[in-house]
Amino acid sequence: MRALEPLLLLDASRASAELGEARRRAAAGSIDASARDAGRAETLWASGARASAYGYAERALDRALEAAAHAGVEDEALSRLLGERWAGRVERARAAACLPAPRSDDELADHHAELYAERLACAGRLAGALEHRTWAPDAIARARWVRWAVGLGVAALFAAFALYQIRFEPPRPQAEASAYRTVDVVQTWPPENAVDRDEMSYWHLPPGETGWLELTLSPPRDVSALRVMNAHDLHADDQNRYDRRRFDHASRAIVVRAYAGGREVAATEYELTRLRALDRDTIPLEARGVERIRIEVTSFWGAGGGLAEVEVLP
Ligand SMILES: [Ca+2]
Repeated sequence: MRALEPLLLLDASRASAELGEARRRAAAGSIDASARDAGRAETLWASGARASAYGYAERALDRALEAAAHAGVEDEALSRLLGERWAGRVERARAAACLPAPRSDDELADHHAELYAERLACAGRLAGALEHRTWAPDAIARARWVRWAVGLGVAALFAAFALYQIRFEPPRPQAEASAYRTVDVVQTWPPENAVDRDEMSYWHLPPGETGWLELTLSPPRDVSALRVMNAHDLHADDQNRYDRRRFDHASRAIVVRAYAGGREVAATEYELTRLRALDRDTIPLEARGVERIRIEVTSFWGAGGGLAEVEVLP
């Protein structure tokens, strides 16, 4: 139930009912005064009148504590309102009132600057935590409606997005390959890496070999093109030579064939470049009812062939 408090505003309703109109207005007035003093403090501090700013920061915290008293938040309830850590900070900032204040900017020491910042932080935190307790009942009702409307709007957007993903995002193809590289100590390079939508995972052929990658589309679908990202070693530049060798795979000449009804219905040849950025090539491949697509790697750059991502466009 606590998780729904920002929408239900039950604490604010309860506090408003318990306080009564006069105390609620007094607390709201103290919060406003605290915000005004904090604003003056910041303006004066920025203009260099720091001794005066120090005094306004002290007043801002006093006014926020005054608001807490009006709102019925006594000392022991501060930790319930702010949490132990912030309640402790407020308590220490208040206790520091016994330190002599600087009478001029020349007397301003480092500990004054720290206390100035801490008082403003505590005043802002306390005023912010108290604010909803000073709302009038009709303001709480309005805020509740607005929050529910925004919450439901966001939920509807998420639901629409999830529905789109489920209904309209085509299922990922199944990927197979003539072979793939498995000799690496910590990493394998299987064909499914070419359809996992991760630009930094790759299908690699074994070093020095040509071969093919095949995608099975289930159910069969109409295809207009492939978007292909070559295997690459972009992230190896600042690594050691061993890593450079590990990632030195990229396909060069490829032949793409589409099959429908058990026979070849489209084919095209293409030469992929060696990537210097995360670019993708769009390879036209018009065919209907395609059930599988084979990409034959007939030559390669570096140590062997490979592909980072293949996307089948409708
Ligand atoms: Ca990938």
